[in-house]
Amino acid sequence: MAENIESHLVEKRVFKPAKGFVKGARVKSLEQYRRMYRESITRPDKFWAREAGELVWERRWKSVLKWKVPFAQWFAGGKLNVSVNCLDRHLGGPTRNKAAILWEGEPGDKRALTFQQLHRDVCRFANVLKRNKIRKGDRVIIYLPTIPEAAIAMLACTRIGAVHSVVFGGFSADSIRDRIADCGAVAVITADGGYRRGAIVPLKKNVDDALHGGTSIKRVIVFRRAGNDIHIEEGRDVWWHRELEYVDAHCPAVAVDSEHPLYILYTSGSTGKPKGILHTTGGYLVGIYSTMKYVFDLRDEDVYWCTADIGWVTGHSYVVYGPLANGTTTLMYEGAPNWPEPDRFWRIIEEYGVNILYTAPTAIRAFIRWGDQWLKKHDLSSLRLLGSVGEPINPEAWMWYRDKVGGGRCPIVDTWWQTETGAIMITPLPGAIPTKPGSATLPFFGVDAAVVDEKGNEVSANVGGRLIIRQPWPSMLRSIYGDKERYKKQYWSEFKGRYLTGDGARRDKDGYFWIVGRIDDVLNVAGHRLGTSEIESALVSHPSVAEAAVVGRPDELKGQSVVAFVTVKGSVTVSTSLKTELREHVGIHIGAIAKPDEIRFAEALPKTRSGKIMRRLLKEVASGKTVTGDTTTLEDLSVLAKLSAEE
Ligand code: 7RM
Repeated sequence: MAENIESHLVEKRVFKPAKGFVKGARVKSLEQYRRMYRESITRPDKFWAREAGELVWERRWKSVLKWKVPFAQWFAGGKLNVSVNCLDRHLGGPTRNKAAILWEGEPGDKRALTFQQLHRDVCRFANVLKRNKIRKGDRVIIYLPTIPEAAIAMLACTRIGAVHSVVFGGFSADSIRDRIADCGAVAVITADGGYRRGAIVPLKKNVDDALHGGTSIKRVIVFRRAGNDIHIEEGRDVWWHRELEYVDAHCPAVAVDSEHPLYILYTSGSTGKPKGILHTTGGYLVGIYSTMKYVFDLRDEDVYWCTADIGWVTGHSYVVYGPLANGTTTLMYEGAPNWPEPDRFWRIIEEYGVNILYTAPTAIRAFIRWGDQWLKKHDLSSLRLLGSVGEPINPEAWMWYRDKVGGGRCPIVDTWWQTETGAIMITPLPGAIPTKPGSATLPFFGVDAAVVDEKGNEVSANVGGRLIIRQPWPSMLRSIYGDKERYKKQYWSEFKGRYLTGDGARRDKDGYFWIVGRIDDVLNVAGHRLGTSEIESALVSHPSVAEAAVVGRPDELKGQSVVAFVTVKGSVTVSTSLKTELREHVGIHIGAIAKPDEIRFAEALPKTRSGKIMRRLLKEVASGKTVTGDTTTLEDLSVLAKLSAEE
C-alpha cells in the first residue's frame, strides 16, 4: 500500500501582489516576509515579545515561553485583561469615537457602536454578571444570535475573568445540555429568539429544554431580540434590560494571569463526544492581534467584515477579538446570505463601504450557483482585500472570487487554521506573498509547519502526507477541557512533541502548502491514497457543477471506491450523460484512478453551521447505512433525509 497521499492536480496560475497594494502594505516583499519568518522561528522569544509589547499588560511577563511537551505557558508571570486591550486601550485618542461594531440584523435593523459606547455597554453588562454572582473562573454559556450583545457578553466575561463558551445559535437543546455538563457552567446568556431566513429560532425555548431536569446552571440572562413569547422561570431567569437598571458603567477590569482560561469552544470530534477546546488569555490575544494586523494588512480607516457566525472560532478570533484588539471597525451581520435575496452580502458591502471581506468557500460556491447577476447590481469597488477560511477553496471558486467579487484587483488570503490553533497559521501576507488559486501558501510568523509521512519524516516536494506543527505557538489550545489525556493523545502522541493537525497536505517546489482535506477522509483506491479536495476541485471546475463532496465506499476489489455527491448550477438539468461527462472530466484533470465509480446528484450537501461538508455522514449514506453518528452540528437535517431517499 502506498503510504503517501498522491497528488495529481497541478495549478500553474500565480498572482503577484499588485504594486499599488504593496506600497501601503506592512510587509512589502517575499524577502521581508522570509526575514521576519526566519527571526520568528530562530528567535521566537524576541519576535513574540515585540508583538506582545504592542498590547497593554498590567504586569509584564517573566518568560515568553515555557514549554514542557505538550503543555505550553506563554508570557508566564504576565497579567492582562482582554477587554482592556480591546476597548480601554483605544479610548485615549481618536479611536474612541470610531465605530467598533457596525451591525445589521437580518430583518434590516441597524446599529453602530463606537469604542466608547461598546466600552460602556461591556462595563455595565460586566456589572450585571457580578450582580448575578458570576465570578472569576466561572464558566458561562453564551447562546445568542450574531448581535452586538454576543460581543458584549464575551467581552464582559473577560472583564471579570469569567470563562465563556459560546454555543452556535443553530444547535439544539441536547448540544447545549452536553456542553453545560462538560464544563460545569453556572450561567447561560441567551435571547428570546433569533432570526434565520425570516423565521424565529426559539433560543430561550431551547435553553429551557436543555435545563429541564436540572443542571449546574443557576442563572439565565435573557436579551430581548425577537419579541417572541417565552417562559421566565422565577428565581432562575432574568431579563438583560431589567438587570441593566441596577448597575452603573464603572467596572474595573480584573487583570488575570496570562494563562488564565479565556474561553472553551466545543468542536464535534469524530467520536460524537464534543471536545472543549481550551484557550487562555495572553498567548491567544497576542496571536490573534498579530495575525489580524499582518494578514489583513489593517489600516485605520478600514471597514472589515468577517461573515462568520459568532459560534464558530472564526467568529471569536476574527469577528470580535482580533479586530477590536487592533482598534478596527468590525461589521457583524446576523442572518443568511440569501435573505431576503441572494444579493444581501453585496448590498451590505456597498452600503457600508466594506474594504476587507473574509468569508468561506461554501458561501462562495453558493454565490456562484445563484449567479453573477446578483453582484452586478452593486458597487463593490470599496473592497481591497478578500479572505477565505474553513475549507480548501477550489481553484475555480478562487478565480471567481478574485474576478467577480474582487474585480481582479484584490489579493485573496486563503487562511488555513483550526479551532485548536486559535489563530491563522498558513496564509499569504497580501503585500508580500504571491498567491496560487487553491493554496494557503506559506506559514505565518512563528509557525513551523511541515508535511510528514507515517513515520514522521518530512516528505519531498509534491508528495502528500500529514500536516504537522513542530513548535508551540502563542494562540495554541492548552488542553481539551477537563481531559489532558485526550489532549495529549489526540494531538501530540503520533509524533512525539509535534502537533498533529489531522489534515493532509502537500508542499510544492516553492514550499507552498496545499491542504487536501482531513486525513480521515483520504481515500485508498487500489493502493493509491487520494485526497478528497482534489477530486472535488476537478468536479467543480466543470461548468455544470456548483459543489461536490467525495467519499470512499468499502470495495472488495479496490479497497475503496470513489463516490461523488454533486450539486449542479441553477440552470443545469441532470442526466446520465452528464455523469459520464463528469467521470471523463475527472479522468482528464487528475487521472483514471480518481474517476468516481458513482456519481449522485443531490439538491444540497449536508454541512455544519460553519459550512463544512460532513463527509462522515455522506460515507454512511454512500455505503447504504443508516446514519448513526452525531448529527447535532448539521445545519439542515432535511438535507440528509433527502440524500438517503434518493437511494
Ligand atoms: C478556522 C476553522 C478546521 C479545519 C481544518 C481544515 C479546514 C480551515 C482551511 C481549511 C483548507 C483552508 N476552524 N480548513 N481552513 N482547509 N484551507 N483555508 O475552520 O476548527 O472549524 O476547522 O477546517 O480541515 O483542520 S475549524
